This record gives sequence, C-alpha cells and structure tokens, in this order.
Amino acid sequence: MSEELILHHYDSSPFGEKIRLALGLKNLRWRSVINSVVPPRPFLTPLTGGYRRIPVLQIGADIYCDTHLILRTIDRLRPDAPSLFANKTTEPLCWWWDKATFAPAVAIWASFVGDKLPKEFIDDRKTFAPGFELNKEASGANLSLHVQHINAHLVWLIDMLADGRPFLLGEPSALDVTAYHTLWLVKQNCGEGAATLLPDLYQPGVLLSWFERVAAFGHGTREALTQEQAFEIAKQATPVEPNYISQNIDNEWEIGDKLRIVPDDTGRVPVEGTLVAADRHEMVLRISDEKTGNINVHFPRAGFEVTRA
Ligand SMILES: N[C@@H](CCC(=O)N[C@@H](CS)C(=O)NCC(=O)O)C(=O)O
Repeated sequence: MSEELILHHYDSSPFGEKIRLALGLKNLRWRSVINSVVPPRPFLTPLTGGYRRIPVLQIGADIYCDTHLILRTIDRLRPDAPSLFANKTTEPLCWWWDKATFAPAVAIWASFVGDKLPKEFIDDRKTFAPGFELNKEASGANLSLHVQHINAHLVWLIDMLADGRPFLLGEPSALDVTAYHTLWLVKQNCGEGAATLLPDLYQPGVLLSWFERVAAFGHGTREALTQEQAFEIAKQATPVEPNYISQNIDNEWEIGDKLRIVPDDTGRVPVEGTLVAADRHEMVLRISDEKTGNINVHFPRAGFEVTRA
C-alpha cells in the first residue's frame, strides 16, 4: 500500500497536468487526491511541513515537493521505459521552459479569464506570487508583450521539431510534458481566442501535431483517494531510508542540522526540519509531530533556498 504513488493536485493546475501526463507517458497506476485550489489544506499542510505549492507527490510517509523533483522521483521509482530523462540536458531544458514561459502564460490566461476568477483566488495568489499579473485589465493591457515572450520561446520548440522528430528530444521525455503544461493552460482556458496570438499552437504544423501527440499520453490509471485516507497512509507509514542519496553534500550542512527550506520564487512558505539526507540534486528534511508521526519531506536543490533554522 505505502508503495503507491499518491498525487496531491487539482484538475485545473497546469503543474499538476505536467505530472499527470508524465504518469500517462509511463502508463502508471496512481492515486489522485484532489485538494482545494485555495488553502487551507488541513490534511496536506501537516504532511509537507508548510510547503504550499501544488502538486505534491506522496509515497507513504515520504513527500516530494516541486514538479522537477517529482519527475525525477517517478523515474527513479518506476524505472521501466520510457525514461523521462533521456539525457543530461533534459532537466536544465525543463528548467528553462518553466522559468521563461510560466509567468507570461499566466498573464495571457488572466487577460482572458481574469474577470471570472473568484476574489478569494486573486487575493490568495497576490501573496503567493507577487510578480504575477492576474488582473484582467492590467494583463490585457500588456497582452502583446506576454505573447511576444511566449512566441520567442515557442520558435525554439518548432526548431527542435523541424527535422520531423515526433518529440522534442526525439524520444518522449520530461521536456515534452513540461513544454506542454504551460501551453495547455492557455489553450484549455482561452480557446480559439488565443488563435491569432499563438498561431503555431492552433494552425496545422509541427507544433500542433506535437501538442496533440503529448495530449495523447493521457493520465495513466487514476484512482481516487480522499485527503483523509492519504493522511492516514502517511501516519501509518515510516519514511523510507533515502539510500539512493549518496550524502554527497557540500561543506555547509551536516546530517542532523536544523534547516529551513523555502522556494526562491513563488509560494515562499518555509519548511523547517532536521536534515536526514542531501546530495547536489536533492535535500531531505525530517519533520515530526503527534498527528503525523515522522515524515521525510524532499526538495530539489534548484529553485530552493536553504538556511539554518
Ligand atoms: N516550481 C513549482 C511550481 C508549482 C506551482 O506554482 N504550482 C501552482 C499550481 S499550478 C501553485 O502551487 N499554486 C498555488 C496553490 O495551489 O496553492 C513546481 O514545479 O512544482
């Protein structure tokens, strides 16, 4: 039971869609825990130690934060082909795409749907991501700039596909689901309205054909689990010894140190815990209380700041 992949997400989450498609690509069985779009998330927050972003991957009493680490973890735990990380350039390319395109994609999305977003959502996301523009009028006023940003990066996807390859790196990989998820946010919500802005995504051509091939990965076999059930699984389980981590840490930290880890961009809610494992890709903090028992919370190194608690 505790071996199951449990994804905490909500259906409209683009980062959630990135992971759902990766699960589909690898044709995996997983448990789906739907969380509210706006916190509080009383059954999830105690498991993450406060990390507030979605999605989160749970395996028993181990919690994996951030889609970059979640993808690595899915590949590590379910190594059957296809591999999500075909070569050493895949991960930095995924990083490029998220950094370059997520904020402008959100702004394009908001310029279409901003007036329909509930006030509590807008208020929450103002503190979540202070630089992001969710106001319909403000993002609409700068729409052409946001579109320029996306199109400047889209052309590189088109260049990659120009030799007729079906996927960005040849074989399907994490880069496909990563590039897809921000475009999905726009296409799913703005519909034909964005067709003149992002023509490559709507008109027949290599990009649209690729987009449809990635959509066809599907989501694997998804089975519902309640928030309460997921919490109970964590409580009953014991964190797995992270033997796959070589403990190859820099001189700065030692196992047993009390540390604070916080995302360096959005959702900057820190998690405090005891360092149990680290290498140059990943850090693991142990958190513990009466309600949850011991939990290991895993973070990628890239995109997170670590300080002494
Ligand atoms: N770098 C993070 C970004 C995740 C992210 O921004 N997720 C959005 C949802 S798509 C989020 O957490 N929004 C606020 C929330 O749901 O509380 C990742 O790759 O996981």
